[in-house]
Amino acid sequence: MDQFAQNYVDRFMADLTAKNPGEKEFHQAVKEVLESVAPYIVEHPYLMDLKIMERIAEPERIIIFRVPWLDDEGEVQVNRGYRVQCSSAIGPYKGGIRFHPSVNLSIMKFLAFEQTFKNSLTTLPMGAAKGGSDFNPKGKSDNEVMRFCQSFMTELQRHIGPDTDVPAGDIGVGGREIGYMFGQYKRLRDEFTGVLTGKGITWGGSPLRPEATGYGTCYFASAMLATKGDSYEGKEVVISGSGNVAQYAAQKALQLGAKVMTMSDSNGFIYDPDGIDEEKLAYIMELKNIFRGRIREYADKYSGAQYFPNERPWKIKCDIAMPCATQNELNEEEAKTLVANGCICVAEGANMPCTPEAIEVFQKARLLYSPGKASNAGGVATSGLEMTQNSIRLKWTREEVDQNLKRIMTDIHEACLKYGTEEDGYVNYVKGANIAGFIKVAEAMMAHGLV
Ligand code: NDP
Ligand code: 2IT
Repeated sequence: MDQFAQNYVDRFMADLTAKNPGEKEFHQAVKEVLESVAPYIVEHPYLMDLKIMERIAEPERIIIFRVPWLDDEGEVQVNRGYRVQCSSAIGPYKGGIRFHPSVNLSIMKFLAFEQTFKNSLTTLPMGAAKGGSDFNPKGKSDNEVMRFCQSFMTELQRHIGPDTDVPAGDIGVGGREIGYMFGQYKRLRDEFTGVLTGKGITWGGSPLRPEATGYGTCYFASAMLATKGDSYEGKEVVISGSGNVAQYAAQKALQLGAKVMTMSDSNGFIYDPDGIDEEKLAYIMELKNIFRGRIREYADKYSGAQYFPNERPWKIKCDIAMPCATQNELNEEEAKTLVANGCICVAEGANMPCTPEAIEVFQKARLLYSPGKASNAGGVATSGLEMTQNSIRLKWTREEVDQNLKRIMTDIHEACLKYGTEEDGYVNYVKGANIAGFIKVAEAMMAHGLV
C-alpha cells in the first residue's frame, strides 16, 4: 500500500476507534476491509469525497431493546436484544440472529458490517443487518426458549418485514428458534410472509437452507483447490465447531472423499484417527441437535477417539482446516502450527474465525486462504433463494437449490480471482472479496444520493 493510502487507513481507524471506543471486534472487521479497499478508494477519489466507507462503517440504524421473560421457576429474567441495520443500499436488510452470552454491541456491529460485503458478493439483492441477544439457550427448557423468542419478537417485529429486514439464524438460533419467532410474528402482524429465512420446509422454508453454509464452504474450498489442480479427495480435514455450519461442512467434505479428523464445542475437541464417517456424523447430529449434548460424549461412544478438554483442534495435522465455530478461534501460533504440519487450505465457515495475525501467517506461507465473507456466503445466499421462492410462492427442488448454490459459490470465487490476483499469481482472497463486495455497494450508494 502506498503512503497516501496508508495515511487514509490510519486517519480512518483513528476516527473510528475514537467514535466507537472499546468495540474491538468491530475495529478488527473494519480494519481488514479498509486495508483491502484503501488502494482502490484512493485511485477513485470520488469515493473518498463521498465518504462511502465512512458511511458504510456507520450503521444506518441500531435498535437495542429490553427482552423480559419468565423462566420455568416463575422468576423474571431480563436480556438485551439488538438489531444492527448496517446497509440497505442493494436490498432489504438481511442477516442472522445470534443468541449467546457473549453477544454485545461490538460483536453485533462487526457481524452486520461483514454481512454488507458478504451479501453483496452473493450476487443477490440483499442489504445487511445482524441481531441477537445475550440470552444463553444452553440448559434452557423448550418452553423457556419459546417464551424468550416470543418476547424478543414482540419488540423486533416493529422493525422488520419481508421488504424491510429479513433475519435468519446464527449461533444459538436454529430451526427451533426461527419457528418460535416466526409464530409470534405471524400472530402479532396477522401476516404469513417471508419475514424470516431458515423456516421449516412445511411452512415456507427452502430445501438445503440448513446445509447451505457448510456445503457452500466446501464448494468454495473446492474451487480454491481446483486452481491448483487439487480437490478434497483423500484429504484430512480438521473442523472446529459441531453446530449447523460444522456439521454440514463435515458432511460435504465426506461426500467429496475427504477424511474428517476433528470436531469441537466451546469445552474442547474430539480427534478420531479413523475419521468421523457418515455414521459417526449422524451420531453427532443427533447428539447436538436433538439431545443438545456435548462433543466429549463422542469419545465415550467411540473408543478410538480422544477428547481434548479446553483445547482447540488446530494442532492436529491436516491438509485442510475449516474453522466453523466462532470469531477469533484461530490465532497466530495455531496458524504457524497448521502451516508447519503441511496444511494447504484454510476455508472459513465461521465469521472472522482467524485473527489478523493468523491470516498474515497463511498469506505469507502462500496458502489457499478464504475469509468467511466469501466462503460462508452460501448460507445467506440460500436465504436469498428462500426469499425468492417465498415471493413467487413456489418451492424449488433440492437439486435446483443446490445448482444455484454451486453457481453462486463459483461466481464469488471468480470475483475473488478478478480483484484478488496479485502480480506473482497468488490469489489474495481477502482483498478480492473485500473489493468486489465494496464496489457493488458503493455504486448503489452513489446512485441513491446522500442518504
Ligand atoms: P451453532 O450455534 O449451530 O454452532 C456453533 C458451534 O460453535 C457450536 O459447536 C458451539 O459450541 C461453538 N461455539 C460457539 N461459540 C463458541 C465460543 N465462544 N468458543 C468456542 N466454541 C464456540 O452456530 P452456527 O454453526 O450457525 O455458526 C457457527 C459460525 O458460522 C458462526 O461464526 C456464525 O456466525 C457463522 N455462520 C453461520 C451461518 C448460518 O447459516 N448458520 C452462515 C454464515 C456464517 P457450544 O455448543 O459449546 O456453544
Ligand atoms: O452470517 C451469516 O451469513 C448468517 N448467519 C446467515 C444470515 C442469513 O440471513 O441467512
